[in-house]
Amino acid sequence: MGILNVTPDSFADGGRYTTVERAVAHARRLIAEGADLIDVGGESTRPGAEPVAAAEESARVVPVVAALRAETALPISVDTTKAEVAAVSLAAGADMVNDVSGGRFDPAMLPLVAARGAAVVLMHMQGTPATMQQAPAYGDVVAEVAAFLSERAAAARSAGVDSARIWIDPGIGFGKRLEHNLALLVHIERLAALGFPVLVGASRKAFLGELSGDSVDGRLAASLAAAVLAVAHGARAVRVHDVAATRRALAVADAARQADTMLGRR
Ligand code: PMM
Repeated sequence: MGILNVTPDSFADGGRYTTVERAVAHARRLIAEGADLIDVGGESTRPGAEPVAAAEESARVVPVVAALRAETALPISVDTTKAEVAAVSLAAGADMVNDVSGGRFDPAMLPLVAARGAAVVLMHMQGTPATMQQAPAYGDVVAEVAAFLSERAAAARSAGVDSARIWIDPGIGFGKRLEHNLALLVHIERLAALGFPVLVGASRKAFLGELSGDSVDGRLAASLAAAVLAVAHGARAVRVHDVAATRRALAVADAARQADTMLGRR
């Protein structure tokens, strides 16, 4: 999943793709580098970010979704917690809603996804973007995230979402300290056991800087390590800024998994 943030303030790429032309040009690059899916976001969810009104968020994402739809058959997802934004994005040609609140912030979200027959990513977050990094605390982080995702998937199904169209995501960096992020990365199998494909977004995030000492723009090597760990532990997709490098790294992780399967070890 290639990241296309059309925000002025996202932590890694805020302000870079704020015109439709620049956003589409970047999406073309992500596609040329081998992205299977493009995630368009119009509201930053970085810690402490201020909420954006639905009209403003729609004005950012809809022209980009429409322009992309006109030139690619690849699936397009829209990264939003607002049903109003999701509705106009799906009408403009998006296929999937990536909701970092797991459908909790807007009660109209899951019924909308169901009515449109769209796919959905349900992500775990402790707290809200405004508060989530203040004092994240868990007993058993993997068990708590798994229980949350299981409950949100059940909510999506009871709203009428096709279970074959549900993805789950541990929400790396969303109300988590370094050790929580690391525990989740190496226990993705326990989330995959819920029966839904797992998406993981670790690209360029702060915990990688804590480990490597790198600034946001220098976190490629650490991001590749995180993507490989995630896939080696059962993630089916990774949400990344650097598609070409990630594909090359994942070629190794995928080949290793397949070799294991061929040898009958999994
Ligand atoms: N991370 C961000 C935004 N959206 N969506 C999903 N499903 N998973 C994530 O980990 C995730 C997300 C924050 O990163 P960005 O500012 O680079 O978009």
